[in-house]
Amino acid sequence: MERVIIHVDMDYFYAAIEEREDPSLKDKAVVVCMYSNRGEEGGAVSTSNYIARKAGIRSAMPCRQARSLKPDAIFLPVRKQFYEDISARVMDILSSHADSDESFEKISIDEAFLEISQNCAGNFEKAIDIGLLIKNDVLEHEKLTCSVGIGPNKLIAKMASSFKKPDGMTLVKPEDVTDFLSPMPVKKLWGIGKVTEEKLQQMSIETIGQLAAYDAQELIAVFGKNRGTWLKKAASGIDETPVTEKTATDQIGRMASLKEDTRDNGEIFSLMNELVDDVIKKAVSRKVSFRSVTITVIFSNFRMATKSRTLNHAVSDKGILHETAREIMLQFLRESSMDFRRIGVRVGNLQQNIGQKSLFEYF
Ligand code: DCP
Ligand code: MG
Ligand code: MG
Repeated sequence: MERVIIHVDMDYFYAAIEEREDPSLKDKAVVVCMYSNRGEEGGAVSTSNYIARKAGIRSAMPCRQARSLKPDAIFLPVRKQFYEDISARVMDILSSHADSDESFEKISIDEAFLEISQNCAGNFEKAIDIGLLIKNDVLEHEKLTCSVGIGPNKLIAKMASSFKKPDGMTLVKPEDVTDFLSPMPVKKLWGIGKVTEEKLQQMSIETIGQLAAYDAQELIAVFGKNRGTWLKKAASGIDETPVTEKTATDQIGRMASLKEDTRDNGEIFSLMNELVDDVIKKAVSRKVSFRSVTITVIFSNFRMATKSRTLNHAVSDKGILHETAREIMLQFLRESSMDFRRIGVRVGNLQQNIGQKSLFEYF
């Protein structure tokens, strides 16, 4: 069966979240800044929305420079933990579209690879439907847009997702790979940095097509065996690396929508119990214990709230997770009056289990 890989990258992620949280920002230039200990003057731009980018503002630029380019932009400080929580929920949505848990690979706070070869039966037309489904799901549940790339491997999928941004979707079928890559400047090849770009320039190699046509032995002579071989293969659109679940992630989470917006305890707790069971199953199969429990609630107006508890010691016990999740959920119900739309259960501070059995299995 043909391999089909999707890469998803969220659009202007931190700034899009800030826009979503404060709709009055929508038609303004928004710049999210990482301030240093020297205060507002010393910081660098984390990201900005597309209005700010029109003025020339870019990630990693000093905030001071951004301010001089666009004095009327709205400057906001980074809220990393908040973005991490939303990222975790986006990743839950994305992973639900992959062939299996193992066919999902988060590569940064706002992007991931999904293998969907089985889900689309190796059919690229069906892959488009899955891509649209993913975009709809993310938009409906998180009110955020993303860009999707679909290709026969990770390299092509990754480059396809940035081909049309924001809110884009680009499909590159195996037979279109050469046409897709050839005219691009070499710096667009995923994995090529400034140093390689400059070396290639000295060799008069400007496009990916020229790189693909270059003699492999000569590339090896300049870049060494590994790098030289990789350059030749990548420029030809070849990438065999598998989509691999990163088990190092420090969280296991599940989210789901209620059948309808509700405050009915029965509905809420029965869905929560399903989520708890899924999370425990995953923790057991990964042989990990957890020390923190987080419950997320998205209300009918799409506002979201999270509450966490830290346990005295790490456990992988279903009863404790049920009880802790229930306590937190009851607190949510006491403190709010709005209907619940969507809920999530997540465990964190994971520790690998040592020994074959957890203490609880003995008693
Ligand atoms: N980020 C950062 N510093 C950088 C680059 C990125 O803090 N130098 C953060 C802010 C971004 C997030 O990571 O919102 C994701 O990075 P992306 O490169 O995907 O950029 P965006 O999602 O902001 O924009 P795009 O629409 O181009 O993907
Ligand atoms: Mg992004
Ligand atoms: Mg990204």
